[in-house]
Amino acid sequence: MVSMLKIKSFGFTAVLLSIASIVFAQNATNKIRLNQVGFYPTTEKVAIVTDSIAREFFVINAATKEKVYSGELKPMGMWEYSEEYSNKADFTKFNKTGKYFISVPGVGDSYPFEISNQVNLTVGKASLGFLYYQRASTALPAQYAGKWARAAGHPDDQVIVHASAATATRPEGTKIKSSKGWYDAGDYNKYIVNSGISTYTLMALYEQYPKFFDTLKLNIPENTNSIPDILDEIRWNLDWMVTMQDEDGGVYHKLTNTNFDGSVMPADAVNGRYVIMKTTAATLDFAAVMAVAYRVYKKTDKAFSDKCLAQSIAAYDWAKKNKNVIYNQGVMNQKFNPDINTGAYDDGNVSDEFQWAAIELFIATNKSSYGEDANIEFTLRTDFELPNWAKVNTLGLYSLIQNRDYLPETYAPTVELVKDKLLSMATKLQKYQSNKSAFAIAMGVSNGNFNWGSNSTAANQGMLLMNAYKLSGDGAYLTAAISNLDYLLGRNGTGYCYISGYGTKQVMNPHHRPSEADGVLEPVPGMLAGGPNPGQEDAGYCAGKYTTKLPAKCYIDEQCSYATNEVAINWNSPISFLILSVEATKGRK
Ligand code: 9MR
Repeated sequence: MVSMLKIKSFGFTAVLLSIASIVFAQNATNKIRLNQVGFYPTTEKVAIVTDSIAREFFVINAATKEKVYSGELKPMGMWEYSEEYSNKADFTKFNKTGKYFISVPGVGDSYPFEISNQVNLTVGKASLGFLYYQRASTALPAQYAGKWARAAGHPDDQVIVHASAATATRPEGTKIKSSKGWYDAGDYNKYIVNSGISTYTLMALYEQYPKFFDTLKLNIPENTNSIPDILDEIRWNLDWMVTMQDEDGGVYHKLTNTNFDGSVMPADAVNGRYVIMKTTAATLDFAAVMAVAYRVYKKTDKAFSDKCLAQSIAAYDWAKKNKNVIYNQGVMNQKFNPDINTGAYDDGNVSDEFQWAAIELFIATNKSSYGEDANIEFTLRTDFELPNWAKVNTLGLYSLIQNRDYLPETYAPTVELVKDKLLSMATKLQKYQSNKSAFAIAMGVSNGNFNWGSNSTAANQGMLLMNAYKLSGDGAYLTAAISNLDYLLGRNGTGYCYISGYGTKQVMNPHHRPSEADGVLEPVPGMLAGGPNPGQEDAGYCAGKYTTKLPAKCYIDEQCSYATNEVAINWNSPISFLILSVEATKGRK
């Protein structure tokens, strides 16, 4: 079906080329769930056959239709999140590169997949490419954006200081320049809290795999300069973030319209934009990111790096003086005009943001006052969980591990505790993946995993597991990390490959304004859809469209479904981390 839709916009030659895959897709059954991009010769290869009594499976060469491998299906019980009976087809032993599908007698054929030495390179680059498409304040020429080329939007050079952000020197209505940055998601606003974790995640990816990224080419305008392309892309957002700091060190919570735009292109979204009140969460996330930028950009741009550190310190000092300025949009709207009704990112607990910022500043400066503020040992016993935009201190643990050789020696015992903590968090996921999950994935370790942006939970679990793998060298973590990648690329409750433009059962209608308005049939490629979410917060907009409340199936590929089918920078960044850290580790030329 998806293939049929897609050919409408292809030229004649492309139609002919597509015929094989259309015939194929018509025969393929969605009952077999597997990574539709593919596998490395040397890593685990698993497909899940749902609701079937079949006992054997075959791997078939897609071109010759030859059986190249056969195996037994292993019953795994019912997967509670989709209420499907799972049978595991493990073909890890088959390790020849090529294009294949799985065939199960009485069930049918799977979507095709590849076994190749660089299986995640293209899709991984596309996931970073998404950020290029999210760039504000610039046109995207066809040379880089292909058929999704578009005019510039949101110059953001006349941004209005909202009443909530007014000071004596920047009174209400003052205009400031706050250009560039990435649009947050399907909407065109720019939020510091969410930029915090997203920008960090990508800088951590670079910091952990510098050799891989020093030569990785992205299709972006900066790709002929001497700076790694991933750092050029991240810089686009950092250049915006640095403008969000007020003169007193505090950082505006967001840059936004009063209300979400309709489905229009960036150039047609011309309503006034405001910077909104300074908050402790935004200021601390900013402080953390700038301290990381200081170390990541030191080699390529010393002046910028020094400026980032100065801004980080100023932000942290502001937060120490303003410890609990929490964003509450309703309360703010009672006091100030105009009302603001866009994304809130309203985190009521900033202790984890304090800890994260203190850790990053400690790494940057080795100053004991930051180390004391971070108070790691005390909180290690109780706190720390999988990161998300509102819970960020585990990001600090990643940084501590990565930078452990540059910390004062007195910190060595703390580092040991941090290692234990990180490994024990990852072990919980790994054990669930290998011993409990009926789909043999880490996703689903907790009921709460299927929330708004559930796919980012799967991706962040993968990132945690990759951190544990890098730290310990234990391949079980890598296997568990890849299981979540398999989940996101097709081994899941719906059978969708959740990254736009990839796989056979593709996401075609994500909640993403440019993709809705550009007149191109296919959405912008490389975007991770939010994922199944039984919360159905958008049910009012998607009237009658939800057909199930099953956590892993509650997903609608329609634009109305902003609670399951939106895209966002904080969901794409961890999938980029997961895919490209795996590729940096396993990819072979
Ligand atoms: O990702 C956010 C999710 O955790 C919240 O539950 C939800 C409702 O507040 O908002 C999500 O973030 C959205 C943001 O507010 C505005 N831009 C789109 C984001 C993704 O849906």
